[in-house]
Amino acid sequence: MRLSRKALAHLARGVARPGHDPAAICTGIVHLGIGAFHRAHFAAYTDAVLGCDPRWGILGVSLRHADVRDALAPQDFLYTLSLRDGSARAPRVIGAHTGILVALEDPAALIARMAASEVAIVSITVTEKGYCRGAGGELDATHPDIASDLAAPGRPKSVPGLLAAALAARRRSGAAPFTVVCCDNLSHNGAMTGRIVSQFAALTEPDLAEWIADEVSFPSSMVDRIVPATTAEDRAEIEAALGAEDAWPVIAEPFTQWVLEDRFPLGRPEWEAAGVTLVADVQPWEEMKLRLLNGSHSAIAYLGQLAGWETVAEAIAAPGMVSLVAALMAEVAPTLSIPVDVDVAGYCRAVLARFANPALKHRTAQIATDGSQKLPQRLLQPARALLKQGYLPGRIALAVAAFIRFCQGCADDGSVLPLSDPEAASLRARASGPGTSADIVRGVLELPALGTTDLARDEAFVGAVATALEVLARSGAQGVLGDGGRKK
Ligand code: CS2
Repeated sequence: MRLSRKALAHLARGVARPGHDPAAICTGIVHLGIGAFHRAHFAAYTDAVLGCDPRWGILGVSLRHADVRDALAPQDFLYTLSLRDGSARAPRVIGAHTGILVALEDPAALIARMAASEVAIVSITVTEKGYCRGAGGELDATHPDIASDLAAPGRPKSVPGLLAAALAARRRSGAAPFTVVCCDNLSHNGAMTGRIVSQFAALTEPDLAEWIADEVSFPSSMVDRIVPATTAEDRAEIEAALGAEDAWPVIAEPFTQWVLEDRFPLGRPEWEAAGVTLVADVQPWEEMKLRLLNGSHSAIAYLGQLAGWETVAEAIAAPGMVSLVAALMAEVAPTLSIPVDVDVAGYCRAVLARFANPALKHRTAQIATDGSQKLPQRLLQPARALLKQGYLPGRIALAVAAFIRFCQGCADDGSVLPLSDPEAASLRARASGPGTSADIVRGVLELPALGTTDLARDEAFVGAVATALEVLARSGAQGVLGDGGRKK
């Protein structure tokens, strides 16, 4: 038996099913980026409140690949969410999607759906690199997808191009603009999205750019749930628990958090009933999460890749890793304006406990991808803030050194480390020299995508990263950790 609406009544006892009829929901939301994170987070919150208001079903969109659509279409877009922490937990079937489109196959059809008046929200999870940002985080007009969208305006394939085209269609038809919610791990993610869409529009239709800046709401949000990529083993386990085959279930940790600015002129689902925190300003939340959780994640991923630790749980169990990550979080904490009512020490302890979840199998290789897009908001902006306060951030320097060594392409045991990053070629060349360690560090920090030429000129910081790089080369990641990251 394959999971489907018809099969819902026949699933194993204890499997949680949608609290609404998945056949009876409308499309109030279009979501760009139908990956595992969206399906375990945004879709789960929305699924929980569709019983109260069926208007808010989600039309999922894959930008390029048909794989998720092809896996889920035969099962009426239903899939299983399985939460893992080592205890027995019943899987839950999510039925929040009304369909899935592949943008590249028929961009005009997608734009027409986004322009339909029943759609009040367009949300996005396309990872950091999906926004086609260049130096300084502004739109990169030379990005191949942007260049292609400018050359063929009827067939946009980039996120800024699709949003601008759909907003232009709404403006032409006199429909009010939808609200755009960015759900990616970027600083000021709403304002950033608004800026790149306006910048794209300014290249084609300056009036539209003005209208977007004046009329469209781009609330920022902080999203948090650890969602490893689904494996064949996961699929088999879920089939056994469900009593039905699910071609693409998602696995996640039990913890989930979503803090969202409440600026939705055309309305929104009653997400607060599902546990979403609605705030006027998300920035303190966003910074806390990006710098404490994601910054630590990146440090663990690069050290873990060098040492040969495949998962975060394995890396965090290595001697010295917990004290290093705790020290990194303590170093970064003074750069944060902590949200009211948050106990930062408790938050850090909870993050460490989440990393230790042995049931999750979150691969360090997954987190280590796209460092050029992740490091600025996770590690380099807090480094800059600390240097301004007169403090030399030694733990951040070690994490940056681990990143540079990772980019060189060789683990401590000599095995090859693949580099998956839009800046891969340039990163590898800069990380591999020539020159002294300090020259290498300066070369990497001068990579335009990082926006850190100021840090490249900070001799103390460059020196700290260069020393850490030399220690890593001499003692390996494990050797550095042996002494809680303090070895010189
Ligand atoms: C991770 C994030 O892959 C990564 O870069 O740091 O996906 C992380 O798991 C999530 O942001 C947790 O909310």
